[in-house]
Amino acid sequence: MRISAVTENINDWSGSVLIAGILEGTIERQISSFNTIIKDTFLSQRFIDSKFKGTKNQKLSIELIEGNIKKVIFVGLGKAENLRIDDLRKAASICTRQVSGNERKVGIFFPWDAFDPSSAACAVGEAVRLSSIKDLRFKSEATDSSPIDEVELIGLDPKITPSAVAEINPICEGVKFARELVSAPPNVLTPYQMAKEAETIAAEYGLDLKILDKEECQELKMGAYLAVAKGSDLDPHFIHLKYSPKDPKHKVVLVGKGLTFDSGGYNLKVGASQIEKMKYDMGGSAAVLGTARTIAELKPSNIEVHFIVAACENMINGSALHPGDIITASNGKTIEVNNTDAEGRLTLADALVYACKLKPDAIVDLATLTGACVIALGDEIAGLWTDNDQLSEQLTKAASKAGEGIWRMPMQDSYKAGIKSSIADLQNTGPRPGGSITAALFLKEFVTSSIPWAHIDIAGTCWTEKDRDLNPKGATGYGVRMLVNWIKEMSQKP
Ligand code: TOD
Ligand code: ZN
Ligand code: ZN
Repeated sequence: MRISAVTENINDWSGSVLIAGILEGTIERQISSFNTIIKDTFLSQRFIDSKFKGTKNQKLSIELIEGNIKKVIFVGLGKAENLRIDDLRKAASICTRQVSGNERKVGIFFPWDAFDPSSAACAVGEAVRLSSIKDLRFKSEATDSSPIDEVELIGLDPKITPSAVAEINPICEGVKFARELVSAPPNVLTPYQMAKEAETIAAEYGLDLKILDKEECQELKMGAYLAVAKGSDLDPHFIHLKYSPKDPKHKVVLVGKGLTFDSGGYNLKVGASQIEKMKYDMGGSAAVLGTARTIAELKPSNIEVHFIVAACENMINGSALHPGDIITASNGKTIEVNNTDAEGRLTLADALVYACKLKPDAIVDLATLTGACVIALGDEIAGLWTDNDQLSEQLTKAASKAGEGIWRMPMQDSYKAGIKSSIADLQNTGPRPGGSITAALFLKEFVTSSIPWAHIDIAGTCWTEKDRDLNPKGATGYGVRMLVNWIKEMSQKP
C-alpha cells in the first residue's frame, strides 16, 4: 500500500473511492466544495434523505456513474470544536473497511487544517494501513480480496509532510510484525522460532544480536527464568537485540514478556482462564520485537536501544516447577513459587536484572501479566506502573500521540506485604485483590532503584475480541507505536 499526500483541489482528484470527512453543523457549506464531483442539489437531497448530519462515525456511501470516481463515502466527524485526531483515525478505519479490494486507489479528504499536518497524515495513514491488514498465513488458500493499492491524503501539502508520511510504512510494518508474532500459534512460534525471528530482523536491518542458550543463562544464574522453562520439552532462548547509532547520548532497554504458551504449569489454567488463548502470552515481546523492527528501519540518532526477551514456555512435565518450589533469581533473591501460573514475573525478574547490568537511562517492560489488569482497565487501556513521574509523563504522551490507551496505576508499596514469604525473600503471588499492583511490586524487586523503570501490563490491550478502529479482531500490536514515539522523542533530547 502506497500512501502519499497530494495538494490537489478535491475537484481535480481522480481515483476510484473518495472518503470525505464531514463536520456536523456546517454541512451546507461543505457540500459546495464537492460541486464538480457530485451535483450539489443531488447531494443535499441525499444528505436529507439519509438523515446524514455529520455526527460522529455516521456514514453515507454514494455510488457515482459519471466521472472516474466510482464511490464517495461520507463520514461524520462530529462538531468542529470537539474534533480530535483520534476521530480522524476512527473515521478512516470505519471507511477503509467499506472499501472492497477492486477499488485500488483511495483518496481521503479530511478537515486537515485543524491539526499539525504531519501528525494528521501519520495518524490517518496508519489507521488505513492497520485496519486493512489481514493475516492469511494459516489459510491454505488466499480467499481474501486484494488490499488497497494506493492511498492519497488529499489537500495535505506534500512539502510539509514527507518525513511523517515516510514513517507510516516502517511503523505499520512493526505493528504488523507484532500482530503476526502474537497470532502465530504456539506450535509455530516456539521460543526457538522467536529467536529466529529476532535473527531475521537483525540480519535484515543490521542490529547486533545475542541469543543466550540454556547453559549461558545458567552461568548467569537466571534461576527464576530457567525454573519456568524447565517444564517444557522446548529449550529457552534469551534474546538480546541492540540498535546503536554513532555516539549515542541516551541508552534505553525494552523488555518484553515472552511466554510462547502459558498453560499455567501445575497451577493449570482451568475453567474460565482461557488456556486456549495463551499463545498471546508473548504479547510484550511482540511489542518489543515489533519496535525493534521499526526502530532499525527509522534509524533515530543519539539513542541506543536494547530489546530483551526471555522466551520460553510454561508447561507441565516431570521436571516442571512444583507449586511451593523455592528458586533463586540472578540478583540472588529467593522466591517461593506459591503459584506456577504467575510465571511471567519470574522470567521478567531475570530479564530485568540483565537489563540493569546494561546501565541504561531507563527500562520499560511490557507484559501480558495479570487478569486483574484486564478486569480493571479492559481491552483499550494498558496499566502503567512507575515511581518515576518523568517517565510516566513521557510514556503517557507517547501513547496518547499514538492513540493507544494507557493509565498510570499506583505502586502501592504497603501491598508488598502481600508477596512476603515466610520461608524465602519473596513469594511470586499476592492476594487476588490488587493483583496487578503486587505483580508490579514483585518486578520492582529486580530493578536497581537508581534506574528509572516503568512496567506496562498489556494483558487487556494486546488482544481484542471486537473488530474496531485500527484493530481487526485478534492481536492488536499494542505498544509498538507508543514505544516508537517514546524512542523518537528521547532521541531528540539534548
Ligand atoms: C495470576 C497471578 C496470574 C494470572 C495470569 C497469568 C485472572 C485471570 C483472568 C482475572 C486468576 O484469578 O486466575 C487470574 C483474573 C481474569 N489469573 C492471572 O491473572 C495467577 O493470567 O497467567 N500470568 O502469567
Ligand atoms: Zn501464567
Ligand atoms: Zn503468563
